[in-house]
Amino acid sequence: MEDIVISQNILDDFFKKMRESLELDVAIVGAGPSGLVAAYKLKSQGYKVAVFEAKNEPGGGIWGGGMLFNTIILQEELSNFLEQMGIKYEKVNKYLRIDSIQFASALIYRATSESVHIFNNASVEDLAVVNNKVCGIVLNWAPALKEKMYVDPITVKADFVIDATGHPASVVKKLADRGMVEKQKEFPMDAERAEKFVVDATGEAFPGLYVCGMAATSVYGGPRMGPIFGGMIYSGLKVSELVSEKLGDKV
Ligand code: 48H
Repeated sequence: MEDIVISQNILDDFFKKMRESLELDVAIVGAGPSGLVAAYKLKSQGYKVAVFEAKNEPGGGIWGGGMLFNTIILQEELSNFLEQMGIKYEKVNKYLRIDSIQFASALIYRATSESVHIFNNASVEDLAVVNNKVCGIVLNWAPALKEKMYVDPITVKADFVIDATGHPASVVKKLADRGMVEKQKEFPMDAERAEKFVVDATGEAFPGLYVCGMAATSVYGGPRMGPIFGGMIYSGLKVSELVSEKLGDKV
């Protein structure tokens, strides 16, 4: 019966990807724009990277553009980045506009083409912390958590963890809820200030734990910026540089 060969192939391949990802240089939580950019950059430098995404579809907040109008706006300085990623753009006034479907799928395609394993439906429910340093993620199936099933998680070891979970900053929140880090609240919209804030706020929130994208804004209490996505790209690039400086020539 051929069906069993298909089943075997699926299981073999999935567990190969999972085994390859049990000990990582960098575990990235959240496959929105900042997490995908960071994953692509770090993996293209040769580091062992995997992305864990709670939803079935990677891409985070990209798909819906602004208010479900599926166009995304970026700053004109990002044209080189878009060309490198093979994303078409149109320059209008001082902004670039791109199709949100192409943007999301190109970032996913670029990351997976570098052989980044993206585990979808995988929710990071906690962190492993030893000697006051984050050293891994605690992982469970998102549908199991959604169903409130009583299922224990498994642990993935990582030298560094990046919280790229967007507005909720759900990884940093795990430590904030225990009083281990301080977490502020997001401020109302102020797009110009927000685009700079998110990049400045990108960094190490706790030893071994970095934060980027809207999660960085949320942790440090910056304003939101609505449907302009340049800050997410710059933040993903910045966090990849900071983490690769720490990892050095480990590759
Ligand atoms: C696994 C998780 C977990 C978890 C969440 O929200 P995102 O798109 O993140 P960013 O920061 O790269 O981009 C933000 C952007 O989309 C946005 O919302 C902007 C610019 N808003 C401005 C404004 O004013 O509103 O993606 C985060 C991803 C999502 O796919 C989540 O499902 C996922 O992280 N996620 N994955 N384990 N615990 N928590």
